[in-house]
Order: sequence, then C-alpha cells, then structure tokens
Amino acid sequence: MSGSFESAAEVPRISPPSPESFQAEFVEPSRPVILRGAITDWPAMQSWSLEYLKERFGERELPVVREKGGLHYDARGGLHYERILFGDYCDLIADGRPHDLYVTVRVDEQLPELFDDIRPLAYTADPPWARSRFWLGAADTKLPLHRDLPENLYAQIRGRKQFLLLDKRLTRMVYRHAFYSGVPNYSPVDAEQPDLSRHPRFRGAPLLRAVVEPGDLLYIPSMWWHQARSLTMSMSINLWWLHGPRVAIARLAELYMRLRKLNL
Ligand SMILES: O=C(O)CCC(=O)C(=O)O
Repeated sequence: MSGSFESAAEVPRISPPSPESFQAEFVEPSRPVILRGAITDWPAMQSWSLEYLKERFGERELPVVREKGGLHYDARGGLHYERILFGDYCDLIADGRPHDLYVTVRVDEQLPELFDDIRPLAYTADPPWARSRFWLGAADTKLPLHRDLPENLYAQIRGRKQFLLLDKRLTRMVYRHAFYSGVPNYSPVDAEQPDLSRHPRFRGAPLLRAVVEPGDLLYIPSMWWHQARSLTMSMSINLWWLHGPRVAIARLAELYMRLRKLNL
C-alpha cells in the first residue's frame, strides 16, 4: 500500500561516531540515525527494571496519558491525562493485563532522581536548553504522529520500540492540527495505517523506520514527524536539546503551553 510503513526505508544503525562526525553527518544535514550500543555504560542499563522503579518511586503519584476511543488526545483539549500511583502502574505492566495507559513524564518535574542513572552525552555539547522525558509502556503502546522543536536523542533502556519518521520538509503531507488547537504539533494521520481517503496527501509518504534495542540512541532531528509503538514492554528516556536562536523559541513555546495549560 502506498504510504505504508512496510515499504519504509530503515534508519541506518551505526557504531557511535565522534561528536564532531555526529554533528557534521547527522545534526547539520538533519538525518536520523541509530547509534548502536551508545549508552551501554549508563548505570540505568543495569539497574532500571519494573521492580527497581517500583521500589524507589512506587508511592509517587504520576500523570498518565489514557487512550480513549483509540486516541490519546482530542484536538481541542490536548492529551488525556489522569493520575496514577506509579507502583500500581508498574504492577499493571508486570501482569501484562491489557490497559490503555502510558506513563510519559518530565524527568525534572516527576522523577529527577533518574538523572543519577544516566551520563551526560558529548553529542549534545553542554546545551543551554535541555529537557528529558521518561517513557514506560506495555507492548503495543502507541504515540501518534507529531513533531518537536528540539533535537532529540532517544535512549532505549529496556525492550524494543518502533519509530516511523517523516522529513520535516514534508509537513504538507500530514494535515497537521491548527496552531491554536490543543495539539498544535500533532497530525491526525496514522502513519502505520493511513486512511488515504481522508488523507490523500499522505500517499507515497517516504517514511523511515527505526527499531531501537536496549543500549541504542536514536537521533530524531528537530521538527521531523515521528510516531512510536512499543514492540515489547518498553522503558526509555529521551534527551532534547537546543543551541542558538532556537533556545528563545523553545522558551516562548513553553510559556505559551503553560499559559494554555497544554502538556504535550
Ligand atoms: O516513546 C514514545 O512513545 C515517543 C517518544 C517521542 O515522541 C519523543 O521522544 O519525542
């Protein structure tokens, strides 16, 4: 099927290059890449498990995204957040019981202790603006097609996850939600199963596919569209960063989101 992810080209999976080569060959030309085994020396690779996280943070109440009617958001109000005791969430995942919840939280706000288990990355070059999210979900947990302003290194700690990516220059293909909607950086297109009668411009979209394994870092360039689905139970932390004039834009965007009470 045209635009289907079965025909997507694979993102290259390479040994970690020097920070200079990473900058010149991937960040500057805006090219996604998987850096194989780039974080195998992080303490998180040894310690993070459902038992460990439950033991340390089980009593903490965290925001959780709930999928309703197949969607994690509505275009007006944004993502559907509820709250859950983190220990209960770990139990749900450990039991393998079907549910429609996804823990995706800002590390600095909810679980700052997790920073002790990761190492600074030379690839991000001591950035003036950085954010991280922690992602924990059962097999088949999805995040719809969207894009983010910062550069992104996505660190896979446990399990496998599939990403589909689309070049930022092809935004016209994704029917993005309006700037004043509750999800201005999201698209209604399901890149895995596009409904081409509703979204004909998506036909033939040249998707890239990346499957990350434990120890990998996936580079998602700034403003590239991406959609994620965990292939197994999956635990990850990402590192968003920016340098230069885009730092001011990110700060303004955060202010705008705070004023509109958007948590994307
Ligand atoms: O892991 C996911 O579900 C999505 C990750 C993502 O969208 C991101 O890091 O920007």
